[in-house]
Amino acid sequence: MRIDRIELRLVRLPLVHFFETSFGRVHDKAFILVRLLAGGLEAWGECVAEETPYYSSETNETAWHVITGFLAPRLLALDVDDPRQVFPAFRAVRGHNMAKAALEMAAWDLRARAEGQPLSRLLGGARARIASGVSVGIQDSFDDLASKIRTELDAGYRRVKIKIKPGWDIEAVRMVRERFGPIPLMVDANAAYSLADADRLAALDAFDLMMIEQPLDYDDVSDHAQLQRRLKTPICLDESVHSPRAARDAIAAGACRVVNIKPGRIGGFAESIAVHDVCAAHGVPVWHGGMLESGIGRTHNIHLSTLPNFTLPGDVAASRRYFVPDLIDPPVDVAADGTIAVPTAAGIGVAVDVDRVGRATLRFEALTP
Ligand code: SMG
Ligand code: MG
Repeated sequence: MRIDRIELRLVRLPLVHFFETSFGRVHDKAFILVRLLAGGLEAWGECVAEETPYYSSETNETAWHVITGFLAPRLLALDVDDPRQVFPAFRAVRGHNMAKAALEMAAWDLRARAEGQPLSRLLGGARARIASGVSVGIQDSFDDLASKIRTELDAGYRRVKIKIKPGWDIEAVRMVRERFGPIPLMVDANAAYSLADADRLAALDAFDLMMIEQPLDYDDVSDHAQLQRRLKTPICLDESVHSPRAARDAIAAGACRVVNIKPGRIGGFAESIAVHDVCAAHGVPVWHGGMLESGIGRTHNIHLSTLPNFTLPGDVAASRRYFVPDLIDPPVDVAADGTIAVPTAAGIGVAVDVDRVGRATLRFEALTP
């Protein structure tokens, strides 16, 4: 099958609650949506790049530039029956994994719809429900942090991750342990520390955390390996694992005991499955990360989370934590047991609300062969 038309939309949605990491605070999310038209079918993808090059070097503007100028022409020239051929077809373009993933994941949705089967099955997943956790950002006060965590625990989520940075770390974790006891708890530093902070990070060993996510630099492996030797708490890598090879090298170096998989960071589903498999072969569990996705990217993530080595609750949570209304109907919901049902209809298996997408659209471009 050939693609007849690729549509790009830059959209902006206000967040229900601001989200603060060690990079700063955001109140809304602007992102690119991809719509593919082929053989009378339509398929969707979401680019997880943001406006700023802080989590990753990519931004909405770089993704728009790279998709329109370099990736879309290659995708339009390809027979997309096998979505595994999309990432290799982009090989001449270095980096820009988020831009690549947005197209590649839409091609998987297209294939699944063409076969009339749910995306999870095409990806090789089997679960009917996935375990859901939450990522709670830095707040204005410990009381605000505690009240957010109370809300999430009451909603049933299976683990809580809090964002940390120098000045909002040991005391914040101590407060959470004192108020909530032995809940499944982890922290994410988004690369805010260096090896000079090893003592401070080692002090977190006292709190029985499930893991510490990406404490050191975004492109670092060797310092994480040195740090892991000092810590009892497992290190989970996020930013540093941008490819199957990076996963293999990080595991071989002893830089992590857990890996966060985000297909946007890794270049799509095929590469993410390869990372999943490398980790499985080494006994390293993975979980699915989040990038404040709308329901479109969120359902893609739900489908990938059905693969067997996703054995820890991910950052894939209910729509209502992010956008009300979401761009899909019905929104993603979490059950009282902290699980999310995997859609069973063809493709991503949810209906995109085109009116809402239209109202949120800031820029539009269509590309044809
Ligand atoms: O989607 O709930 C979500 C956000 C999860 O913490 C989250 N993402 O480093 O894992 C991470 C961050 C990256 C996003 S920063 C905008
Ligand atoms: Mg992270």
